[in-house]
This record gives sequence, structure tokens and C-alpha cells, in this order.
Amino acid sequence: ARASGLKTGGAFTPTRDDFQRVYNDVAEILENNDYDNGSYGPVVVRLGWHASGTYDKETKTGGSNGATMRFAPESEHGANAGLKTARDLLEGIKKKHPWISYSDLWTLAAVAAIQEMGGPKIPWRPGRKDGDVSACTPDGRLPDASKDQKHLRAIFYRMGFNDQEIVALSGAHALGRCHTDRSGFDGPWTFSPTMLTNDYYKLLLEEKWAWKKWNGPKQFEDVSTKSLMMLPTDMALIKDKEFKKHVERYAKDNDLFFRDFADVFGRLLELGVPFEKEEKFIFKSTTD
Ligand code: HIF
Repeated sequence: ARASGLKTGGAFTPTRDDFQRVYNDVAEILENNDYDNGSYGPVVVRLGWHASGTYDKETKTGGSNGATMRFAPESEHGANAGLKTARDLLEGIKKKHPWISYSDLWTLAAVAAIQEMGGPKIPWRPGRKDGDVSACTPDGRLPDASKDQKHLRAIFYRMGFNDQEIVALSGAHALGRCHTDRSGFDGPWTFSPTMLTNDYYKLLLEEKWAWKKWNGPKQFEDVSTKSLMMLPTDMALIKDKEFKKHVERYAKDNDLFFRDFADVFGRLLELGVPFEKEEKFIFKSTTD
């Protein structure tokens, strides 16, 4: 007998093992030497976050339920440029496990990407249902990187997060890079963009940052190597006293960062979802 959900009359109730199988299949396709820094992990994390970060706690609209980024106009929103790469990558997993909703798949894949890139275990639970085009959120709900701390607070308070949580989430910019053909910005935040560490906070505090001289959008570069970047919204975390004190805490203590990040990133992926079950899964990483 199969140690997983039973098929009865076409209905399929997936078990923890079935979700772990999806995790394993995602983990297997993340590394690819022909793509960016050798991993789809960062762009998959960005997909999970952009699918979730549209949440508005007042109107209870947006969030990861629905996976409405499959549809225009949301897929065409400027903030989502480049995410087709991640959606297309996960299409193969959806074909192999057709019972999983896109909204569960995208968030589970983000969890797998974080864990496989050396990050903490992110407790995750299923229960998201896919919506249709009518649930697409209006443009402008995701943050604009050219702005300051006031904008950051407006965007993340709307999702229900506080200052400490904004800073804890921000450590994910240790991962990946900016692409001129997506956001217009250019370059990675850290020297190890496929490993989650607290380097983002350390570099923010320890490097000297100056405006990059170029024709692109305003961004910062590290004075010593000119190979790293910070967005104006990243720099806001050390300009603002309330934010900076948390940057200092996370720069000093990677375990604290991992604990707080796992908690807040897990909740980000749950925004706007009317779960029927409390129980969360902790997936085995391939290195366990
Ligand atoms: Fe990002 N983010 N993000 N981000 N982001 C980019 C890339 C990534 C913001 C702007 C950008 C978060 C918050 C914010 C990731 C994960 C998270 C890019 C570059 C921009 C401009 C896109 C491109 O050109 O490819 C802003 C303004 C944010 C508010 C602070 C989250 C906390 C850090 C919530 C988060 O988890 C990841 C991963 C990438 C890298 C994607 C890649 O393709 O490498």
C-alpha cells in the first residue's frame, strides 16, 4: 500500500509525505550552472514573497491565496518583472503533482529554496486555493526600492508587520541579485548570493556605501570593491534609528536572525489564507 493520501473517486488527500516529495523535486531543480549565480533559489524566494506581499490587512485582499500572479494584469506589474522565470520553472513540478495548488506550490518552493540555500527551517502548512483573474490586486502594493523608510513602513504595516519584522525579513537580500532587465538595478547584495546568512546586515554596517555613478536608477555600491549593491530601501534600514537597532542585533547574532526570519517569513507566506488546519510541516532538507 502507498504510504500517502488515498485516491477515492478522483479526490486526493495529500499527506505530509506527498508535500515532502514536492519539496524534494523543487530542491532537485534549483541548482543550474547556466542560470545567474548557479541557482534558481533566489528568484523562487522572490516569487513566494511577491505572491504574498500584496496583502492588505484592512480589506483582507491579496496575499498568497489565489496565486493571481498567473494572470495579467498582476503578472505585468513592474514589481513582478522577471518572475515568469520562477513560475515557468515550477510548472514542471505542477505537472508532476497536479493535485497541489499553485499558491501552495509557490510558497512551498520558497521554503525549499530558503532551506536548500542554508537558511533555517520554515514551518509551512498547506491550504491555499487558487483564485481567478478577478482576485488580482491593484498595482502598487509591493515596495518601491527607490523610496525611503516612510514608504517601507507604509507597505509593511499594511501587511501587518512591525519594524523588527521588516528588518528580520530584509536579511533575505543576502540572496540573489538585481537585474538591469528586470528592476533596472544591478548587482548582488553579498559575496555569497546563494547562501542565506546574516551577511546582509554585517555588510550594511561594516562597508562604506556611496552612490553608484552610472546611468541607471539610484543605488549604492560598496566603496572598497564596487561589486556589491544596496537599494535606497536597504540603506533606509541604517538611516532610521528604530530599524538600525535591529540591523545591529542581527549582524551580531546569526542564530537570532535565523529564528526571527523563519518566524516572520513563514507568516509572510500565510498572509490572506483562510487555513482550515493548524498543523505545520517542517520539511527535511536534502542535507539533513
Ligand atoms: Fe527584494 N528585491 N525587495 N525582497 N528580493 C529584489 C530582489 C530580490 C525589494 C526590492 C527588490 C524583500 C523585500 C524587498 C528578494 C527577496 C525579498 C530586487 C531586484 C528588487 C528591486 C529584482 C531584479 O532586478 O531581479 C524591496 C524594495 C523590498 C522592501 C524592503 C523581502 C525581504 C528582503 C521581503 C524578500 O524576501 C530576493 C531573494 C531577490 C533576488 C531575486 C533574484 O532573482 O536574484
